[in-house]
Formats: sequence, structure tokens, C-alpha cells
Amino acid sequence: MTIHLLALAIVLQCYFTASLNHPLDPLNPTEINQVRQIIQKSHLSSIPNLTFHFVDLEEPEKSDVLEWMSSKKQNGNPFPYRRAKVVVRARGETREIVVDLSTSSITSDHVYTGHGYPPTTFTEFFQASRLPLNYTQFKDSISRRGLNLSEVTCLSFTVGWFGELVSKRAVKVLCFYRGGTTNVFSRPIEGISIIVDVESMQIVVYTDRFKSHLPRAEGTDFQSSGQRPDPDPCNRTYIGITIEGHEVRWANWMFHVAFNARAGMIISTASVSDAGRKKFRRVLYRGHVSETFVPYMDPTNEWYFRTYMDIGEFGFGRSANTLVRQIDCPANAVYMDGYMAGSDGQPQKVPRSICIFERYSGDVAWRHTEIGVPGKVIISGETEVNLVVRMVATVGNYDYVLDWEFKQSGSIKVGVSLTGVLEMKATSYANQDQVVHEDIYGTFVADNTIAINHDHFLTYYLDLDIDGNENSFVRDKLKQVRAAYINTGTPRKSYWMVVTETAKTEAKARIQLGMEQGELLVVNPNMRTKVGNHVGYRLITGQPATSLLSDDDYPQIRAAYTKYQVWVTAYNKSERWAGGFYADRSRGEDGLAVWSRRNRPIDNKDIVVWYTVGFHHIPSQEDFPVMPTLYGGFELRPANFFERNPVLKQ
Ligand SMILES: *[C@@H]1O[C@H](CO)[C@@H](O)[C@H](O)[C@H]1NC(C)=O
Ligand SMILES: *[C@@H]1O[C@H](CO)[C@@H](O)[C@H](O)[C@H]1NC(C)=O
Ligand SMILES: *[C@@H]1O[C@H](CO)[C@@H](O)[C@H](O)[C@H]1NC(C)=O
Ligand SMILES: *[C@@H]1O[C@H](CO)[C@@H](O)[C@H](O)[C@H]1NC(C)=O
Ligand SMILES: *[C@@H]1O[C@H](CO)[C@@H](O)[C@H](O)[C@H]1NC(C)=O
Ligand SMILES: [Cu+2]
Repeated sequence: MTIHLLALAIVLQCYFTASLNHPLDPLNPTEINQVRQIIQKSHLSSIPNLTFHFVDLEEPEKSDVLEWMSSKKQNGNPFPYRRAKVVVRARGETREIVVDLSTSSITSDHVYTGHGYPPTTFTEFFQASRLPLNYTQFKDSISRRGLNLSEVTCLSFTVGWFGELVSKRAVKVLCFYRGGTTNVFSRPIEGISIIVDVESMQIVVYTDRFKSHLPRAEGTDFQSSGQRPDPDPCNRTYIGITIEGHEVRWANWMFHVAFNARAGMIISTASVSDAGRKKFRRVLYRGHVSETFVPYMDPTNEWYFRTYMDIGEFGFGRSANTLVRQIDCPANAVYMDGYMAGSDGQPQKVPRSICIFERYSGDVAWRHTEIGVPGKVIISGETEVNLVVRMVATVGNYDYVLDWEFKQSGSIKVGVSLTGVLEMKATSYANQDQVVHEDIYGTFVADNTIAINHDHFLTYYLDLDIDGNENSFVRDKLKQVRAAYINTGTPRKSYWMVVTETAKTEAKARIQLGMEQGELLVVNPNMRTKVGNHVGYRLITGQPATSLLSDDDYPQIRAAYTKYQVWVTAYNKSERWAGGFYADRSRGEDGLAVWSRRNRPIDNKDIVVWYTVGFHHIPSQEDFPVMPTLYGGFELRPANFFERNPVLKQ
């Protein structure tokens, strides 16, 4: 029976697609439907009001994926299994289900009893945000302020956890006044707190503490005059991108691009070809944003809870935009659609959720002028052409432009540009001059409008596999040395030398940057270049920023991993979400900081690097009414990986 099915599958593959499905391909719409049908026909069918909160590929065993890629794929054998991980809510319980798509059966189903919840569904967010508009006390609050209810927009926000013994599923609803502007966030209606119990879908707490001046609508609009002509299509030769299914080949790179509701964009099995060795060499098994932490620095009643963990509480994929040609991506970009499951389990499409394009950066890939050769001036060099893979997530007021940029030098540059609209507070003070001896928690960006100080921490999951699974994390520390006159006769007093330390366990690989000069590397201690160096990749970090919240502060307990910018853990396929899998109302019991405490050995092991791109955002007036992009990122750069400069055309 199995053999027949397998044979049929191969026949179908040959007829309908040129390439085999990759085991890390995201669930396609047919599979999402299949998952829903399997669950609806199972023993769970009798449960009323079952909602789907998470539907994703169940991570296949890494060893199986690597084995398939190295041999089975070449022989045309499909990957042996395909499973989905599903989290549903039913009867007030969270159930974790694994569905086997090849046998159309449920292989496991159990109730999760720990703290924290899966993300609130879109439907729930939407229903909750409609409740105040039909709530007598709210209507009174609005008319007391002399406002029109028809101009009010309410939105739902996650609530965090602040030490409550019982934390039910809930959202806070914040309301804004449009009244002639489309910049909703610029006109918050202050003083009102609304808590909605999501389970019963009812307002359970309503307070109206004070009235504040409403910022004016004038000057808040940000709509641009539309698309601008793309300056790009001048005469360029493109290297050309080849996409088969989700696999991308470009220049010396080969990698897999996937989309899911939680991380948004996922880069997998990235390998770079080595002209010298005439083969593709492994660099990154999987990389994606693992969690974000955005705490606001206003402890007052209406603001203290704003400490968002957008990936786990909401999802970058669920916030993904359909990319707009010539605004989000240049004219030469190609696009990939994304799919995810809605709360009813039906597939939802995000058209053009990811774009891929070649970029002439205008930068120099390498150059040199040589005047040392008699009678000649030799000038040579090349311009840099890179490949960018991009998505844009809009989480409420903020927009994150997320890039993975592949360079022919073997570097991978990962970046995020922040833009969008700030979270602002209305105040009765017209401007800074009226404020005396009071902490206003932010910056005046317009009359009666304070943009609140906050942080953005984007933590990346980077399962680097340099030339194989077994790698080590190395710190090259620079140490000042006194020059020894006695032996050498040198007039120099000092120089620096490199002291290499290999982190043996997880505790030795928690790093606060900026304390020490040196480099961070992932090396393969089992592979050397011809001249004897360990092959490796360097992590070039960006501006260091760590959380300044105290360790006993509730948001910090939940996002404990933001105390260090770099962590290294032993690979474990279930450890992917730095803030824990159930981030909504979590209590810090799952996540990177907890796993690292096991202090596993990481020397010459399969390891994962976690790097946090952080911003302390003190808003400025230019961030109003919409913020010009602010860039942060890091680079993974080969270090003794190639025998020589791989860009140099021979
Ligand atoms: C299911 O949902 C409907 C509509 O929201 C509601 O009326 C009903 O009480 C719910 N049933 C259960 C068992 O929760
Ligand atoms: C508003 O609430 C009343 C009862 O409180 C209900 O009858 C009515 O249908 C609601 N309207 C909307 C638009 O939800
Ligand atoms: C409310 O709406 C009425 C009618 O559209 C308008 O005349 C009035 O100015 C509005 N009030 C406010 C505060 O926007
Ligand atoms: C573009 O290049 C082609 C040939 O490479 C040339 O014929 C054409 O004139 C060029 N166009 C422009 C606008 O430079
Ligand atoms: C993998 O991680 C999970 C979650 O942290 C843990 O429960 C499990 O014991 C780990 N497995 C191994 C082999 O360490
Ligand atoms: Cu910001």
C-alpha cells in the first residue's frame, strides 16, 4: 500500500513539477486545508468552537533533511514524511496537535497546561476592538469629551504579565480619534483603560480616570503623492536569479526561502559555492527573527503594560504586507506569495509577501591602485552586486523592513529598518516649556503630543553550520602586550596580540558587547584551510544595546534574554523561540535564558547563535508624523573560510 502511494507520488512529481518538494517548504494551501479536514474529522470534531491559533510545518529532523539533500534529492526520492504542528483552543484549553499529512492522521494530541497562551486570533483582536463602540460607559466617556463616536477607532493590544497569579487570555483596547486624519496613532484618547476577556469576549474592566487635550489633526497626515519612478532600470547586466519552488540560486549562493505566520521569512540551508573546491559548502541551516521585545518606558496606569513581544504574541508573518512595487522593492524584484491558516483553519494568502532582487549597491566590492610597478599605474576593482531577500511586517503602528542580503564575498548581511508611526501620548501640556519638574517619559513631537521612549530588540535565531554540524564559538580577544626590549631591541613599548578563547559551555557564551575589544566567530574545529587556519564565519555586530529594565521587572522576567546581545546554545529543534513558544502572558518559564541555564557543552557541537539587534529609541521630531527608516543589523562574514578572496574573478 505504502509502496503504491509512493510510486504515485513520484509520478505526480514528474508530471506536475520540475522539482521535488523540499522538506522545509512551508505548508501550501492544499496542505493547510488537509490539516483542517483531518482535525475536523477526528475525535476533536465534537468540540464546539475550535479555533486554530498556530498551524505550521512540524520541524523535520535535521539529520533527515541533510541526508535527503545530500543524496535522496539527487536520486529523485521524495522526503519520507511531512507533518504539521497545530495549536488550537477549545473548551478553554490549549491543545497541541501533530498531524501526519502523508497518512492523514493525528499522531499526537495533548492539552498544554503551562503558563502563557498561543497568539490571539485576528478575529478575536477584531471583535475585542469593536466592543467599546457599543459599551454605554465608553459612549458616555466619548460624549463627555465632546467627541463623535463615529470618528473613534479602537485597537486591541496584548497585555503582558505583571505578577498576577491567574492570568486569563485578555487584551487591552486603546482608542483613538480620527476626526480628519488617517494617522490614527497621533490622536490617542487618554485616560481610559479597557480590558477585554477574550474567552467570553466581554469588557471586564473599564476605567475612565482623566481627560486630556486631544492633539490636533493638522500636520499628522503622511500619505505621499504616490509611486515615484524607479531610478533603477538603467543599463545593467543582471546575474540572474533561479527559483525552483522555494529554493533560490544566485551567483555563488544557494538557499531556501520560506514564509510562516510566526517568524515571517525564514532562510534555510544556505550554502556558498567554492570555486577552489568545486562544491557548495554549508553556512547556515536556518535563520530567522525569533522574538522581538518592545517595552515602553512609561510606568503610568494607561501605559505600563506596553511591553510587546510581537513574534510570539502576534507574528511577523501575520503582520506581513503585500509588497508594493517600487516602494517596498525595486522594479527588478521577483516575488513569492505566503500562506498561513486563519482562525477557522482555512488557508489565507499574502500575495507578494517576500521579494528577491539584485542590488547594485554603488559600493566597491574590492579595488586597488598600484604605482609600484615601474612605468605603470594599475587600477583594478569591481562594483558590488548583492542579492536581497525582503519582507515588511507592520505590527500596529510600527513597520519593520527585514532584509537578508547575500554577497558574492560569502557575507550575509542581515538588517532591519524601522519606520511607521510612533506610539504617542496626548497631554494637556502644549509643549516642553510648560513642563516643570515632571518626567514626561518621552519627547514632544507636536503640540500636546509626546512620543514615549521605548526599545526595539529583534533577536535572530542563527543555526550556523560551517562546513558541517560540529562547530565551536570562539572569541578572539585583543590583549595589549608590553614589547620586550631586552630580547628584541625594539623601540616600541606595546602592541596587541590575539588571545583565542573557545567557549566550552553555554554560560561562557553569554556576551554583553562593548566591554571588550575583539571578534566573535563560529569555526569548524575539524576543518582547516590549506595554510592551517580553522574555517569559520565572523559575527560582525552592530550598535550594542541591552535592556535597562531591572531583573525583577515583570517584562524583563519574560524577556530575560535581552540582557545579553549574544548567546550560544546547543542545537535542539524545539528551542527556536527566544521568548518561549507561548509568549502571550508568559512568565519567563520557557525561552533562551532558561535553556542556557542548563549550561550544555558547546565546543565542537551542533550550535545555535542568537544575536539581538537592539535600539534604544528616544523619539525625535523628525519621527513625526511618520518615521524615516532607521537601520540596524549585523553581518556574517567568512573568516578563513575561503582560501582567498572569492570575489576576485580569475
Ligand atoms: C460557541 O460560539 C457561539 C458563538 O460565538 C456561542 O454562542 C456559543 O456559546 C459557543 N459555544 C461554546 C460551547 O462555547
Ligand atoms: C449593542 O448592544 C446591544 C445590547 O447591549 C445589542 O442589542 C446590539 O445588537 C449591539 N449592537 C452592535 C452593533 O453590536
Ligand atoms: C461631530 O460631528 C458633527 C457632524 O458631523 C460635526 O459638526 C462636529 O464638528 C463633530 N464634532 C467633533 C468634535 O469632531
Ligand atoms: C543599453 O545597452 C545596450 C547594449 O548593451 C545598448 O545598445 C543601449 O544603447 C543601452 N541603453 C542605454 C539607455 O544606455
Ligand atoms: C530539547 O528542548 C526541550 C525544550 O527546552 C527540552 O524539553 C528537551 O529536553 C530538549 N532535548 C534534549 C535532548 O536536550
Ligand atoms: Cu521606535
